[in-house]
Amino acid sequence: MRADFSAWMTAHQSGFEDVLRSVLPQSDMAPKRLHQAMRYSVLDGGKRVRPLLAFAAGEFAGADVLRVNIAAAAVELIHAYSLVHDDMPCMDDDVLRRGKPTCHVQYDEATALLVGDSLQSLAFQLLSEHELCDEPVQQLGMIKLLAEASGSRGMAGGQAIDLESVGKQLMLPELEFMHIHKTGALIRAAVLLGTQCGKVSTDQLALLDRFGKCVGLAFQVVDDVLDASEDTATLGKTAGKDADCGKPTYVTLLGIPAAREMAKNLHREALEALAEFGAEAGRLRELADFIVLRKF
Ligand code: GRG
Repeated sequence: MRADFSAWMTAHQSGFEDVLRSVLPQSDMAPKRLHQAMRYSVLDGGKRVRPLLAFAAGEFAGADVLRVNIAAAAVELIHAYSLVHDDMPCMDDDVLRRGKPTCHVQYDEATALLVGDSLQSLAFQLLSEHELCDEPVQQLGMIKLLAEASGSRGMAGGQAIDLESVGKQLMLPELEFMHIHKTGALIRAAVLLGTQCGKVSTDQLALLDRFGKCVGLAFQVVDDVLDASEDTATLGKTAGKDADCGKPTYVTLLGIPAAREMAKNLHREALEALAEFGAEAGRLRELADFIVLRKF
């Protein structure tokens, strides 16, 4: 019998925690402080949205879950690294993440820098040391995909634009460009990497790519709305930070009702991309709903 979405999500989140525990260096392994800080930053927190998307895409493509575990871990390590660096004083300078002190507050800035560096390296180590699909050439493509999604033409590039845009009024297309890179690229990569652990046609891959792009942007629009409408305790990170820092967001540009409408439209587009599929895309549809309806 098919588990309901909430049971499916909880089971995957809990199983994935074990995967992360096993791929991260143990805390008693030298250099202990760095390894402890890496585990502190990755474990016991976060919604694991990107890994869940990889699992759902893997189910769609009939992938071996042991392979998807590794692809999902690589994406989550990149995400965790980005949060650690983003929270540092040279970037967003935040003290709270996932309901606990940020890495540089709990440890120190130099350690936080090295945590991010090491998580990023570990992500690519995982993708290169495990067999993720039957064709080595396809696996090289997967490594390239994550490198592009996280580098200067992806997440890091989006972050650069984000930092440059403080105190500026961006137009909607510029804001969209920034967020497609900063947040959307890694979410899209999670969908595609999960898919590529299994087998799909070129046409199916193109539709999943469209789905990934739409949920990636929807995720950020919702994030902007939550930042402006929920409190710090609910979010587990400092609420209202974007507006306080003078950062342009969908809310500052459009207002909350229009930003919500935009998220709804992106949600619809994401579901349209899956329209020709049947039950095999069920978890992807449910995740799209979760991303748009979430409260944290
Ligand atoms: C430092 C290279 C570099 C990039 C940082 C992703 C990012 C770029 C910064 C994070 C800052 C931020 C709050 C972005 C908004 C969207 C986002 C990625 C939110 C956090 O993701 P969630 O909600 O977090 O999935 P959890 O904690 O649930 O994993």
